[in-house]
Parts: sequence; structure tokens; C-alpha cells
Amino acid sequence: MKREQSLLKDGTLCPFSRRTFLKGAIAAGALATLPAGILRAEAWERTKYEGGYQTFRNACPRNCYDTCSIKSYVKDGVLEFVEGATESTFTDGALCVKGFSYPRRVYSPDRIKYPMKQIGRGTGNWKRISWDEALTEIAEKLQEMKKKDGSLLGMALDKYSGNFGITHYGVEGMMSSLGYTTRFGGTPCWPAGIDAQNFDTGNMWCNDPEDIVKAKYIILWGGNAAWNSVHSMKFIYEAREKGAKVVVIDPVMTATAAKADMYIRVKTSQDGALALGMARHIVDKKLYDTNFVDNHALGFYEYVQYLLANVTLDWAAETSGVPVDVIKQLAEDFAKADPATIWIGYGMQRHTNGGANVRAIDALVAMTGNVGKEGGGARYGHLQTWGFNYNALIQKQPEGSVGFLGASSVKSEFANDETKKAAYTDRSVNINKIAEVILTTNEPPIRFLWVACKNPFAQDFDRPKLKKAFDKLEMVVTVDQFFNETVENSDIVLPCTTLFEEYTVNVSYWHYWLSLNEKAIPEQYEAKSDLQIAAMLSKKMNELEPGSCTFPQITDTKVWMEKEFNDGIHKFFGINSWEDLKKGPRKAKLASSASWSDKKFSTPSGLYEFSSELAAEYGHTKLPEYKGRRKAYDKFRLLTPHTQFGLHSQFMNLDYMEEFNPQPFVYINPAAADKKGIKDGDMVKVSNKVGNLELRAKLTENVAEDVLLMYEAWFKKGNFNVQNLVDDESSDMGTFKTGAPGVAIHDQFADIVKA
Ligand SMILES: Nc1nc2c(c(=O)[nH]1)N[C@H]1C(S)=C(S)[C@@H](COP(=O)(O)OP(=O)(O)OC[C@H]3O[C@@H](n4cnc5c(=O)[nH]c(N)nc54)[C@H](O)[C@@H]3O)O[C@H]1N2
Ligand SMILES: Nc1nc2c(c(=O)[nH]1)N[C@H]1C(S)=C(S)[C@@H](COP(=O)(O)OP(=O)(O)OC[C@H]3O[C@@H](n4cnc5c(=O)[nH]c(N)nc54)[C@H](O)[C@@H]3O)O[C@H]1N2
Ligand SMILES: [Mo]
Repeated sequence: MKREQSLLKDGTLCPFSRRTFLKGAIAAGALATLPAGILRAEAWERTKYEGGYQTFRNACPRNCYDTCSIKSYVKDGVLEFVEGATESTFTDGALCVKGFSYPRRVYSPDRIKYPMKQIGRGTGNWKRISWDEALTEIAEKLQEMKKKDGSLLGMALDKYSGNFGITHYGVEGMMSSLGYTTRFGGTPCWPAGIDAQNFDTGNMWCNDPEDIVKAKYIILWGGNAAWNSVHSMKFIYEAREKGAKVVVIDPVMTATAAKADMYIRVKTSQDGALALGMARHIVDKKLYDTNFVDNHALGFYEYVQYLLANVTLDWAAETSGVPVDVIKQLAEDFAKADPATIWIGYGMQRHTNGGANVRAIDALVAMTGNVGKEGGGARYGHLQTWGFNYNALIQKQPEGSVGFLGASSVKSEFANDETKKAAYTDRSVNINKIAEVILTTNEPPIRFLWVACKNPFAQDFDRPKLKKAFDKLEMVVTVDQFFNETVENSDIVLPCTTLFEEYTVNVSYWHYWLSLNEKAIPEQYEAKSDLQIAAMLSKKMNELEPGSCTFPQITDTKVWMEKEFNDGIHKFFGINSWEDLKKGPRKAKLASSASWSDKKFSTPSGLYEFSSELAAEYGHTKLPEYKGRRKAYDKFRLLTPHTQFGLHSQFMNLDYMEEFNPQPFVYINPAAADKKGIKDGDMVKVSNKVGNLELRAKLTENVAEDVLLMYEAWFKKGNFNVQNLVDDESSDMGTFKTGAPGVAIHDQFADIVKA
């Protein structure tokens, strides 16, 4: 109660939001008692609010498993509150605390309201300018670069996952419509695991998460679902109520582990050794599924040979830190349960051996015959529901555009001028090495950076180096909603709309629901959506130089949204047109809730490949062999995983989120703290070769003695930024499917002293 009162004390910022505010406060307060922080709409007497409100269909576009279907309530053009859609059995009428905070985001007094120009980057000397002035300045810079360099390769796009609404690919479309440019390709998120699953099965494809209720044994391996996929937890609880065992494997005793039957503390990045130890025991006990390995797999007996020659349980225990008897029990229970499943979290593959570790875990699921089974499977992610038209993305370069001469033209001795032209491409560079790339790329150098749906200062690696890289740029334009650190390092900021101010359509990389996102309220202040900005820039470019930009000058986001649908989508979701989605989200018509149910794999052999020639082609071992971990470069291991009340750099700057969760901490084991003379609540300095950070320490047994833990997030106040301590070392896999390796976010090291 006390918390609610204190939260309510400043309900004056926007008078209409009192109810929303109350809801948020209740949501935050309720966390202590409700599992996984979930609140059901029913608990709030939803019907009370129906009368007099205009309702809209929305979807949370954040980069999150849950991609929630939202129902929004609007009165007099004002978004008053939101709730989870009841039509989706995944969202099930509930949002997370972040989702419930949305009205506070829309009407936050901190929103960027107008285009602004900073006189002297980093000075804080911002001046309001008109859209016309902003676009003119940008367009003139692009023309100048074209003149100087003979191409637009000096313009680079830094975009990732700030908004996964499908039409936001219009930003990439905008770039193509200007000419050939430099693109940061790859992903900081999940590429090592994507490649691993592609080597094994030929695709990344997981079961419907709702079918986990059928599982008899569930391992959550390096994933923190209780925070990062709160809606999945109810299915796990249901399975458990029906007798399933739930095991969590993580170096940190997470909120998810707290809900499990068994928590196993593995040594960071030594999951491969644990999985191989389990596999060896399954082989020793002949607990593998002979039907699967004989009829649907390639190279299983080669793998057995590898295990017999190289893996012992003692070695596995020593290497992974998990005792032999625990490995044995885990292996036997997993192999005997039918069906058994493993949820492979993204956290565990952000390592220099992350892809290899995912392959070893996939192998466990396959050898026990759990692939292609409802309630079974190696669950990582999928893109089955993403078959849109990407109409906004697919744009033509203007006539005569000059680009990067791709390898294809260089290879061909028959290339004439025509084929050379055809071989022009964008210049693709690694998104996980933005700082390095900006500092070292030449001919032409990267002069101009367009940042959208991305907060590099909060989310990219080696911040001190990134600062140097930004200082080298001639112009930085950032499109965002709040004055974050990236905006501070920009010359021009363009205000963008929130999800409630545009049309788009959303699907998930986890569940199988499709949601419409309607424009529920007008664009606030002078905000524009990414698509509108692309259309406006096109108009300006063509005014200054006719034919210099091909992007259609359509500013109605509904028109763009409509263009995304096709017969395939209609059929898959059982709808006649997108208008059917106004009645609520729709789930894909799945032949089976299991992926690979026909056991026909998309690998070169059509079989599950324990032995993958393709993996070898990309420089990895053919078999899922053990790969050693990165060598320590400092005293403690440093982990910087995802936080509960923010989604990366989003949400935690909002008023009541700040009040509930005002400051960051570094979590340290009491025994380790004692040796360093650190007490609970002390200010400490954490440092390594990248940089340093001062913050408060919290002592907890939840982390191992050799681990320092801090959650990545952006706090509006203070200088907290984990990227002062995280370098840009690559993970082993990612190049095959995403064009660049992932990043070893969790293979970091640091020391700590009392400040
Ligand atoms: N140390 C460390 N670093 C990490 C990670 C980690 O675990 N530890 N995790 C990594 C992972 S998994 C990921 S996915 C990345 C995420 O990295 P990002 O994709 O950069 O993450 P966000 O903070 O979600 O979003 C970036 C920005 O998009 C803005 N935005 C929101 N909506 C819109 C819109 O409609 N248009 C535009 N133009 N902007 C919008 C937001 O306000 C925000 O500033 O971070 C990675 N970085
Ligand atoms: N609330 C909230 N939800 C989110 C996000 C968020 O920022 N906040 N981000 C979204 C995004 S973009 C993503 S990618 C997902 C991420 O979802 P998850 O993969 O669940 O999240 P992470 O926090 O990156 O990492 C999960 C766990 O991996 C553990 N881990 C790290 N190294 C190892 C290892 O070597 N072995 C093992 N076994 N475990 C290890 C960490 O301790 C952590 O508990 O969540 C999405 N949902
Ligand atoms: Mo991510």
C-alpha cells in the first residue's frame, strides 16, 4: 500500500492518466505476490472500463518473445489505458508491467516533440527546427557526399530492434531508395544459435510454445523466461501441475530458477561439456531413440564414436562444474521422459563457443527422439509467420546509383560495364563491431550515420571506442522518442511516433499469433513514424534533385500496412483480409504444434545432421564437439543479461518505472565481497580493459563466487552503462544465416574494488 501511495503522489503530469497510473502502480505492487509478474485483466474488473471508450487493436512491437496483442482504450483522442487481448491464448488478457506502462510513455513529458538540432555534438545545446529545415539539411549533406565520393556508401544505417512492426523495414527501404549505402548487417541477439540450428535441422523452427503444456520434462537452458517471456510461464506452470519436472541451467539463480524443481549452476560457457556428458551417459545406458537416429538422422554413430573417445563423465563434471551424479540423473530423467523438451535461451549462446554449445544441446533433444514431437523439441525461435510482402523494404536504387562492387563481378572475367553495374551492392559491415567499422572503413569513409530503432550507446559494445567512432562522423541523425545517450551524440534528432500513432502488423519469433496494430490516437506533437519520415525525405530529395530518391511519397501508414498482406498470410491465419484482425489477433493454422513433425529436415541430406558438412564449410567441426571457452582477461566473469522492468534501453526512463526501480546494482557473492571488503550497498568501482563504472553493490548467493552480474538497461539519470565493460569479441557462429558472427556478450571479465 505504501508503494502505491508514493507512486500516486505525482499523478499530475497528465490529468487523464490517473486510472492508467493506478493500474501501473497496482501492477508494480502486485509483482511481489503473482508468479512471474503477470496480471490478468480479469483481476481489474475489465468490464467497468468498457463503456464510453473507443477501442483499438494494437501489438507490442518490442523485441520480445511475447509480442503481446493489446486492446487500447481511447476517449476524446486520448489513450487512457491498455490491456492484453483476451482473444489470444498466448497473451491471455494480460500484459507485463512494461506493457501496462505504455500510456505513460505516450504522454511522457520527456518525449522528443519536434525535430531538433544540436549546435556542437554532445554540448546539449539543442535548438528546435522545422521538419523542412531538418530534411533540407540532411538532403543537402547526402548530395554533398554523393558529389565528393561518387556514391552514397559514406551513408550508413544502424537499425535493429527498437520496433519490430513489419512496416518499419521501410527504413531499410528508404536507404535503398537513395542509392547503395553501407549497412550494418547481422544481429547482436541470437545469430550463433540460429546457425547452430540451421546446421542441425536446416532451419530455426520451434514448436508452438503453448504446447509445452504437453511436456513431461522441461529444461530451461540459459534463458530467464520469468522475466523475458512472462507469458510463457503459465504454460510451464500448467505442465508442472500435470506432473512435468522443470529444470533451469544457468550460472545465475534467476527468477525462473526460483520457480523450477531443480536449479543447476553451470560454469559460464561450459554448457557444451554438460550436454556432452549427458549425451555420453545416454549412450552408455543405451537410452537413445534408435528409430530416430537410424531413420531420420545422419552421423549419429560417428557422434557416438566421438563421445566414447573424448568425453568422460568426470571430464564433463570437472569442466562444467556440475557433479557426475547430477549429470547422470539429468540425462536419465530427460531421456526417459516422453516428451521432453529444452528451451534454449539466447543468453547461453552469446559466447565464443555459443554456437557449438547450442549444437550439443540440439543433439540431446534429437538423440532422445524428441524432435518433431508435440510437447518436445529444441525450442529456440522461428520465423514461420513472417511471410509478409516487405513492400516497404523492397525499393529500387535511383538510376545510375553507384555502389560497392560485389564479389560476383570481381570473380567474373567476362564482366562488361552492364554486368558490373548489376553487381553493385550495398556495403555490408558487422553490426556487432560498429565502433571498429566506423573507425577503420575507408573508400569512402563512413561520414553519415542514420540511427533508427537502435540505441547504440546503450546496446552496442565497447562504449569508449564507440564514442571515438561517433566523434569521427560528419553527421549523425537519430530517429527516436527520448533523449538517450545516442541522441546526445547526434546532430539532428527526429521525433518518432509510438506504436499507438501508426498502423502496422506484428508477429512473434516465438508464438504463432498475428496482430493488427491500428492507429489509435493522432501523432503526438510533431512525431512521425519511420515510414512517414522516409516518404518526407524522398519528397525533399526529389525537390532538390529530381530522380534522386525512389521511395513512394505515401505518408498514410494504413496504406503501407495493407500492402503487407498476401494470400499466403490470409490462408495461414484463416482470414479473408486484414480487416478480420480488427476482431482480434489470429493464430496460424498449424498442422501440428510440433516443428519438423514429418521428420523431413531442410538440411542437405534431408535428415537431422549430427554430422554437418555445411558446418565444416563454415569453419566449424562437423560434429557437435566440445569447444573451449574464451580465456579470462580479468579476475571475475562479468554477466550483463536482460532486466525485468526494461526492455533493453526502453521503459525504465518512465516515471513510475523509475520510482519502482531507481538505480542499478552490481550483484556479487557474499564470499567474494568479503574478500574485497565490500558490504551490501557500498559504492564500488568495476573495471576492465574496456572501461569502468561506479555503482552500488548488492550481495547475493544467487551468483557464483567468480561472477559479477549487472543487468543491461538505460537509466535516465546517472552514467550507468554496461557497455563500458563489454568488448566486441565475436561469437563462433552467425555468419552462415545472418552474414556476420554474433557477439560474445557474456564472455567478459572485470575486477571490483570499493569506491
Ligand atoms: N551488454 C549487453 N548488451 C546487449 C545485450 C545484453 O544482453 N547485454 N543484448 C543484446 C540484444 S539481445 C539486443 S536484441 C540488442 C537490442 O538493442 P536495440 O535494438 O538497440 O534495443 P532497444 O533499446 O530495444 O531499442 C533501441 C531504440 O529504438 C527506439 N525506438 C522504439 N520505437 C521506435 C520506432 O518506432 N522508431 C524508431 N526510429 N526508434 C524506435 C527506442 O526508443 C530505443 O531507443 O541489445 C544487445 N546488447
Ligand atoms: N523484461 C525483458 N524481457 C525481454 C528483454 C528485456 O530486455 N527485458 N529482451 C528481449 C530480447 S531482445 C531477448 S534476446 C530475450 C532474451 O531472453 P533470454 O535469453 O532469456 O535472456 P538473457 O537475459 O539474455 O539471458 C538469459 C540467461 O542466460 C544466462 N547465461 C549467460 N551465460 C550463460 C551460459 O554460459 N550458460 C548458461 N546456461 N546460461 C547463461 C544469464 O545468466 C541469463 O539468466 O528476451 C526478450 N525479453
Ligand atoms: Mo535480443
